[in-house]
Amino acid sequence: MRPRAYVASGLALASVVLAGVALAGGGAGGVIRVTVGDLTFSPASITAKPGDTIEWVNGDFIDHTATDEAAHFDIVMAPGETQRVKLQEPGIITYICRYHPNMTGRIEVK
Ligand SMILES: [Cu+2]
Repeated sequence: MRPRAYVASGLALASVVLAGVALAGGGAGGVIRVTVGDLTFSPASITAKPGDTIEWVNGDFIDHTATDEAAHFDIVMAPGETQRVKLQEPGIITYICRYHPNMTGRIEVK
């Protein structure tokens, strides 16, 4: 996969690290919510379509990240914060929390 495969729109932009990710508003596609807490992403495995948006909601009392291992995105979520990434292309994304590498997630875009 190539950079610019994803479009992120964070509700708290100051914490978004833009590594090959462009900001954007809404658009077509659904929103798939992933809850972050108890050192897990839930659901940990998702199937999505290009154009869908993944919305991570940090319900925990500590910071977490959603970091694509291929460095397409690296978003930081403070407690209570919500961050979004819009999926642009088919592919498989595996991501972790940089602070807690045992936290892993997978998104299949097809
Ligand atoms: Cu974490």
